[in-house]
Amino acid sequence: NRLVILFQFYAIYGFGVAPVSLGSPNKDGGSSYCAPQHIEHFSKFSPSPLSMKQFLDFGSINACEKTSFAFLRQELPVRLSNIMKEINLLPDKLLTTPSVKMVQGWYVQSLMELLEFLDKNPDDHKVLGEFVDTLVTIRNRHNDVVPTMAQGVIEYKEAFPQDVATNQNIQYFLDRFYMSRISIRMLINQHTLIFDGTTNPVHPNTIGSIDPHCKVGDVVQDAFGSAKMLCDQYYLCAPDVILQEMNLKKTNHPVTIVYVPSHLYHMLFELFKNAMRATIETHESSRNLPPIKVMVSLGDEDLTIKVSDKGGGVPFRRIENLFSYMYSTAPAPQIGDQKRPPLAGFGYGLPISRLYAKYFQGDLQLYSMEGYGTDAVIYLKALSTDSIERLPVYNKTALKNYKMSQEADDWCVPSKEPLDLSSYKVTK
Ligand code: W6P
Repeated sequence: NRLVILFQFYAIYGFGVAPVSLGSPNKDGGSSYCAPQHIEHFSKFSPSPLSMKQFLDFGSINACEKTSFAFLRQELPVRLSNIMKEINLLPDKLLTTPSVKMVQGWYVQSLMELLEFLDKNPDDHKVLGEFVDTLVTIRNRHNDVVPTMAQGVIEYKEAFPQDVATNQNIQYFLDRFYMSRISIRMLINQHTLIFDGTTNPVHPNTIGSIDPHCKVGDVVQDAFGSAKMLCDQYYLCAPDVILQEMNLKKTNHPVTIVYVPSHLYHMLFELFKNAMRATIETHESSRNLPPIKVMVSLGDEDLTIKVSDKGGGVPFRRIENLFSYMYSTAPAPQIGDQKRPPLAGFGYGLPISRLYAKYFQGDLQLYSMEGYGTDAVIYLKALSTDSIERLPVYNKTALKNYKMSQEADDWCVPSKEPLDLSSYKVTK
């Protein structure tokens, strides 16, 4: 599969056939005046989703830094350009905020730095070293994308009253934008971790950020421990956890999966914070807190993790809001602010956790019973052959989705006023 991809772009770039507008006489390369043409060019390619197996292959014995380099110098510009086309489709009022302009500038800068490598020789060790350095620079440049975009949404919200259309628009865009970002950082992390010439001293058996034998129960305990520390700090108590595992094929063996432990940790930590806060706030007066129950089940197709709390639940109508970027965007609490919310309920924890789950074809869903409690369920693919990146692609359908939301809904608006039937009376 990878060979096909490689062939595709060697045919374009490998033999001295300059890609459009690359032969810019400007030697600094940072000149971004011709960026739109590059974006236009690279956005015409679809991103190439990698499977867990392909990620592992890049990092195993026959791993070749050259191959990875050659893949990434094409694939990263493609992924960047695809999402940059969508940034350009944002409503003007959001696109012109200083925050969004700044993020856009970072994307242009990073794209231009990557394009410098298209005419370089993959056999030159100096080039490979410079490429790793560039990737690290790019990763650092984009560290604050999430809070910066959130700032843009705040500025937009202040200027324009919330409406359903923009909420849907922003939701659609940010889901795709952050998914693209997760995928780009995954590619960068794998290359920089695998080819920096060292092994991870803490986790010697990981391949980049992937653990081929990730023990789910261990990650559950880690994430619970961290959430419990935070919880103890602010509430002076925390509920316990009860962890149960089910392994369909290998009874009594710990459940493992080929996965990125940091992604799994991120999701579980978020769910635990929410579950703990709900538990404590609905049992404030009570002496004993109901424990949070975690069930891990490995089947043929799915690995499912259910986190159950008895925290009183959430009305069904409000579940969607928990995943809404616009409704969960509040001005960031200032450092040292005494009223800083202790646990959860801040930031983009839940929507981004759901993206992590979806990134490798899983999902994250909430099933709540108001008055009782909430089950949060993470679905992951049990098989590494099913764990394939889920990537946004810029095309006509995406374009249509940005243009559509202004139109009227095709479902009636329910009215609280009962219909006055007297006007329908017919005289006999
Ligand atoms: C709640 C709300 C929530 C969100 C996510 C996970 C667990 C819970 N529990 O009450």
